[in-house]
Amino acid sequence: MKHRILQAGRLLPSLEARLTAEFDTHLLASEADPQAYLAAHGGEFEGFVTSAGVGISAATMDRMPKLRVVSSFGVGLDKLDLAAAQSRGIAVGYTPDVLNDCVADLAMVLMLDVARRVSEADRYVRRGGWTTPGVASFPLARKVSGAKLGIVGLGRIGQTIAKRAGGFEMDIRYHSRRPVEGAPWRHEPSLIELARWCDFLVVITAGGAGTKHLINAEVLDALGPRGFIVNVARGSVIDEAALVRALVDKRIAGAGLDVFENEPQVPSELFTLDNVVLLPHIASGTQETRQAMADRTFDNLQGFLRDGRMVSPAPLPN
Ligand code: NAP
Ligand code: 8YV
Repeated sequence: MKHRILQAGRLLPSLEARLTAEFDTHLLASEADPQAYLAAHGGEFEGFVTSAGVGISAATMDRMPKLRVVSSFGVGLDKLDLAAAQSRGIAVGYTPDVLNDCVADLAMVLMLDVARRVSEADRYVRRGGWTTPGVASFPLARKVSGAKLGIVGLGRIGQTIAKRAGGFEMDIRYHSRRPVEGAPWRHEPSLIELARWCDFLVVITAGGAGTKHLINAEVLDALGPRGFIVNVARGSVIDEAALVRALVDKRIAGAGLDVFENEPQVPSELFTLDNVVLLPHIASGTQETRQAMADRTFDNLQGFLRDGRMVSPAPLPN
């Protein structure tokens, strides 16, 4: 008998094909009323496949009394109620490490783009600015190589960003609650001091309640009118209203943003600003990395159901 698995939303076709071949899979998102479906059929499923953006709540777990395993496509744990899973004895798997390269690459892209005005220059060329007589020449940009980089969160991805920035001969310091043992970069216990010191502040902490609005108006003011911010973590880590005000008032130099507080909504005030680069949460979005995430999502689920072992079990909450 195949294990019954509930799939929260659509996933990569290759992952869906593997899930369907191996398990008796049902797509919750295909139901007109997912809550009513859960109330009527939640008790039939042993496994739940979700993603970092969708997660799973305690209320959903309550409707799935036979649930033994959750496998999430993504590394972020902020939408997975790990405490609820732990108290119900439900194992949770996720996809760390396989996306470090691509998320770090995109952090560098955003830093280079916003500082060197790449997207702005592209818009200038497309609208004919370069060939229009009398139009002022394109403004000069900011140098990235050798600049001061502050990294907020020196975890798996933060360290990968630091290694890349080393290739740009950047002076690197970081902030996290605890210094990372053996890390060659200087730990700055004060986030405000890090922001005051650096030219570029890259945010790559975990999301969730513990980091909500960690970057507030005070941090942005410490970064100052020559400082740029890049966020590839979660929108919730930055007080978005404070960020918009700081950008509109030119109290910081610019921002490169892959994530937002209320995705897919992006504050409309940002659309008219040339010193802002806006992306639709694509940091892990390459074919190679998404396939690796898909494989890990499958392997976690299959490993647990086969012999109780996952490749990447999520850390238990404290
Ligand atoms: P990780 O290895 O767990 O690193 C998280 C880092 O955040 C650690 O250095 C941790 O250090 C720091 N941190 C946590 N709470 C903090 C706080 N209150 N103040 C300061 N630092 C804090 O995670 P990762 O694999 O690098 O991933 C990081 C996050 O990136 C994920 O959780 C996810 O939300 C996001 N992400 C986004 C995308 C995207 O598409 N944009 C893709 C992948 C991941 P301490 O515990 O010592 O404070
Ligand atoms: C995913 C992410 O694209 O892994 C994460 O935490 O934010 C991204 O890699 C996304 O969450 C998939 O739902």
